[in-house]
Amino acid sequence: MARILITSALPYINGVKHLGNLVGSMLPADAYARYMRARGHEVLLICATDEHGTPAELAAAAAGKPVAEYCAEMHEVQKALGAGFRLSFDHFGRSSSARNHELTQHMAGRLYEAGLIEEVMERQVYSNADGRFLPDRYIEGTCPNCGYERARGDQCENCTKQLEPTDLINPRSAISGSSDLEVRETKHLYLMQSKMRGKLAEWIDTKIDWPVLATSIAKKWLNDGEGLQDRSITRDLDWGIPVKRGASVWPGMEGKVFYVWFDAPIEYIAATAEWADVNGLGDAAWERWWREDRGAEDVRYVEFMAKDNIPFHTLSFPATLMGTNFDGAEPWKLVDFIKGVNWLTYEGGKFSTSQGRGVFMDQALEILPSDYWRWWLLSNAPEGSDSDFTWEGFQGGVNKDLADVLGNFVSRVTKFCRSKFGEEVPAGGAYGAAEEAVIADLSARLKVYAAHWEAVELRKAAAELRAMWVVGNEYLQSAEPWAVFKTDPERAGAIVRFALNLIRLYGVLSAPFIPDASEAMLGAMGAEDAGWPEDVAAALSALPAGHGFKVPDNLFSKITDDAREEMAARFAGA
Ligand code: B3M
Ligand code: ZN
Repeated sequence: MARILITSALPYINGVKHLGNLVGSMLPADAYARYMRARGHEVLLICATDEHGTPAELAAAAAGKPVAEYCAEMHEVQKALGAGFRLSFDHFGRSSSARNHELTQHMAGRLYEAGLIEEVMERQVYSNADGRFLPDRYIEGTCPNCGYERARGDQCENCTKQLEPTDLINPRSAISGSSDLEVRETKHLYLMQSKMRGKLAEWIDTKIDWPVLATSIAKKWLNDGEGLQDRSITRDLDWGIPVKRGASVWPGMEGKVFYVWFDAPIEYIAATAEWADVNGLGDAAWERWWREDRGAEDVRYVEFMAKDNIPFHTLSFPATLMGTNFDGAEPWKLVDFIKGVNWLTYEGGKFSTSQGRGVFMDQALEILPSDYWRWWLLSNAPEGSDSDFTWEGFQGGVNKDLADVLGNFVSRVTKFCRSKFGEEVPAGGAYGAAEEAVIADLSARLKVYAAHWEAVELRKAAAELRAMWVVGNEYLQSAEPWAVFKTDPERAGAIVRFALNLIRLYGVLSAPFIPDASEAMLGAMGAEDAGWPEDVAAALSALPAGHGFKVPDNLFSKITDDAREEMAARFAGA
């Protein structure tokens, strides 16, 4: 049994997330955790809301609420939606937690001791109208690179160029719109990442099993000028983690907070401590996941995120942890495998909150149960390249894979059995050549399925699972128990017993993707044993003759063309 630590990139607190955010990190992390738990490994799945930085402050201002109140409310909203999608986090924390304050300040203090923090006087844009500095997204203006008029102070979303607020042409405050701005000097702390380039490059070179997306981005940032510069880790904002050196004041940094990307990854660790706290466990319970000197040396740490987050997770966060361990006294667990995914587009374009374009998590659950979304998103996950959500494709996936293949199989087998043998597994004859052939086929496919999960290849795993559902359908089609029954009820009984056991097996194998349907299948089959099938032949005799079962409600309903057109119109956006 292995110990597997899994983190999903933390969703920003501002607003309900869309399907792209969901499949970008949280959903694949959940499916992977479910699979690893089903294989009997000790798993800890951690996520949290990312509550600092300009997204939080601007969204709270737009909502007319104090930012602390806004974050508390939105955390509960996102937590409930995660539960609605069956995201089985062991803890869904908050980056504004006391644990994260304490740990972030502690690590900053250690980095200072390591000589990796430098105090730098910066020229920042100050707004007289707002009476504050305008870092990052607080300032907008025309991009010097492409002329886009709504470029932000940290990045132009049109040409993606990284910017400094002072680069913008015709800058204006994103809060008040005022252009009564001036440049002022202000002191900030820089993490001297450049000093760790060698160590980071050495560490990245050991990651030979990472997807090419992760290593290529990491190497690009390491090698060209853009990447491993010394970066500011503090901001002139009110909301965030106060800049301190451990528990002590950081002279000259009063009233400043740490940069959101400095504290957010540390929340992965802090949320694990929050998990220990809410479960009444001591510090050893979370340190055994994160401290190589306190039991984490045998942990495999897997991170899930969208590709734009890869640089922070391959460079900045490891640099923070390596720097904190400058003297070997604090060997923090570094990531072993990064699963970075591409983008999900919506009908060929972008999801947009402001234009109401695309489906958001709350709306999705209003329309259809989470399994429908989970299945389509994971079986079309944007792993090797971007994926496009279309209603046509969604309807096709749901109607074919879920309703026609899996749902129909379960319904035909259980209803036929009830009509001829009652609601119990029929005795009938022994399994014959047809059953042996299916057992051989599924045994081979199960190995392939496991290999795809080990490689964190979700689309391929989904395709293999679907193929196993098809094997059952094709078996039933050719065995024809309804025809055989007329002349050889014994044989028909054997076929139905085999098919009922297939339903139980599908319930076990499908759980990482469609947990609700899986539960319904296992429940209907009255399956005491939902353990992973080490031996397919044994698994297909798990339900003995006489074992009672129930005909389940229809597992999946098809999406009609009218419904599809109505939904496509509803979410088309302005
Ligand atoms: N909050 C997600 C994003 O960039 C960002 C991830 C933090 S993971 C530590 O949308
Ligand atoms: Zn631009």
